Amino acid sequence: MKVLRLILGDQLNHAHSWFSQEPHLAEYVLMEVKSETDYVAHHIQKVCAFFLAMRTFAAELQANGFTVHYINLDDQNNKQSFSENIIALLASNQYSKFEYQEPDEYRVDAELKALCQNISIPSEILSSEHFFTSRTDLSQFFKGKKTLIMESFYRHMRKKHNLLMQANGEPIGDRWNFDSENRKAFNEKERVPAVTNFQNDASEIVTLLAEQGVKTIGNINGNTIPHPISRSQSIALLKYFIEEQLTLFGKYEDAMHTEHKQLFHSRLSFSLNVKLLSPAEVIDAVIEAYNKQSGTISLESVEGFVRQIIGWREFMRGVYWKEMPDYAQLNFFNHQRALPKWFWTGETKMNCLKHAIGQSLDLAYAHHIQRLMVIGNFALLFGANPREVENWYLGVYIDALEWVEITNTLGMSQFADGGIVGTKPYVSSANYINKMSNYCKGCHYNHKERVGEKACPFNSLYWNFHLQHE
Ligand code: FAD
Ligand code: DLZ
Ligand code: SF4
Repeated sequence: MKVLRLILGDQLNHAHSWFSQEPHLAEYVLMEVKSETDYVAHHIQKVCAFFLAMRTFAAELQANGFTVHYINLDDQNNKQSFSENIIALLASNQYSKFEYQEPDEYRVDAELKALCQNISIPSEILSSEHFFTSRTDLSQFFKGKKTLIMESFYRHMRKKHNLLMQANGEPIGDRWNFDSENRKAFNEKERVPAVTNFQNDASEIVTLLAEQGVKTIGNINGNTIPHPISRSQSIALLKYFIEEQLTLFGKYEDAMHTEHKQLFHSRLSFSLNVKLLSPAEVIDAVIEAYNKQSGTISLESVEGFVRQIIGWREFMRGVYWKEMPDYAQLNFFNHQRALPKWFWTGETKMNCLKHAIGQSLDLAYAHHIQRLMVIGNFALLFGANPREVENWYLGVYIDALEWVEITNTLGMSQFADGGIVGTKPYVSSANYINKMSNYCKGCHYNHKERVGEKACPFNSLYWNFHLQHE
């Protein structure tokens, strides 16, 4: 009798030890289910990218001799939830054991734990073999401490994994953090590399979603997905980032521009979050390029990039598992307003929001500062209900999975956690947006004015926020 192994849509890890075992030992199952397409209204490109990536991964496993049950969204016997499909598979086949990898989301973790209580064969939960840290490492690291400081966790990670370190235990460049060098406004004379857009045909899935009545948000151009949906595309994107974008990544990390939506950002988050790439291989490739081409790739870029992945990404995951499920309900400022309707259309006279939201709806992508200092900044100053903000972010971005989205949105961006993730609310007036972008140049409003018809709404909202929360 064989083992039945579940692979979730964000567990497409080719390097998992399951796949170095003999194929005949187990059968695998992947499933497209309404419980996942419908828990929030996702961007259409996000659902298409997940399904395309899952289908490609399943086909690759099959080509390598593994037995894979792939349940399509419209399969007659699809019960539309992980648990019910597993129960049905167990009833119609003889399995000796059920195994699954640690889900990254609390919701799915709880569902699968409950499932294992209800089935009559033994079950086991295994590591997804993706992250640098376990779910509880961060809690252990900060045990007894009042506040969770990302920087101290990051330094610990650098030392523990010997990344960008000198033999004497000091950081390369004699500084841990080049954050202050990562805040340059974009120089119009700079050459910006072309964006890598893949042409993944999603027509079949677009039709499937319409037929199945799946509610989505956002746009899809020509039914193609520009995001990487396979291991080979993910590796190509990583290579392109290192060769073309890395050296200016750090300098322009916080810059924003109407014509250059990605600037020097990697767009690797989807590949990382569905585990087509591992954080270790991404960091290793970046550091190797730095070591080989010393002088042409700046340390500030390499350090800044490494910090995002072994610092912020692992930190957010640790906070998630430390604080959930209560975290999802936090609302420190008791903000209750509904988000304006134009969050779903991009139709506003505020040029920065028109571009940042419009780009999110068109591409299912915006870079960090657009998410934090334009869209999130507005939502916080406006007093939007954090749950509503969180649902918007969870739906709209290609890389949005709750474990990394909720801590960024409720914590870093909305300060709804009262300071667990960040030390202060990230708010600014128009001054910051004007400094870091060209948005204000084409705007109906005047970034310098605080009152009057043409006054930028960010200014009055900013001072109002300070008065309200004095
Ligand atoms: P790059 O700028 O090229 O950075 C490289 C990688 O570093 C990213 O791919 C990502 O894996 C990691 N990274 C960078 N910043 C963070 C961060 N703050 N937290 C965790 N990882 C980080 N990231 C997600 O992966 N999923 C989300 O749902 C998500 N929601 C966000 C919501 C808000 C309100 C904010 C402010 C940030 C959010 N982020 C999220 C973090 C960050 O904005 C994205 O990871 C990044 O924009 C993805 O684009 P990129 O791959 O081009 O990133
Ligand atoms: C995001 C997503 C979507 C839209 N659909 C599916 C799906 O049909 N099947 C699946 O296995 N995974 C999907 N996912 C990703 C899951 O939501 C994610 O794997 C879990 O929440 C665990 O983090
Ligand atoms: Fe945004 Fe204000 Fe600048 Fe217009 S003037 S782009 S609303 S910050």
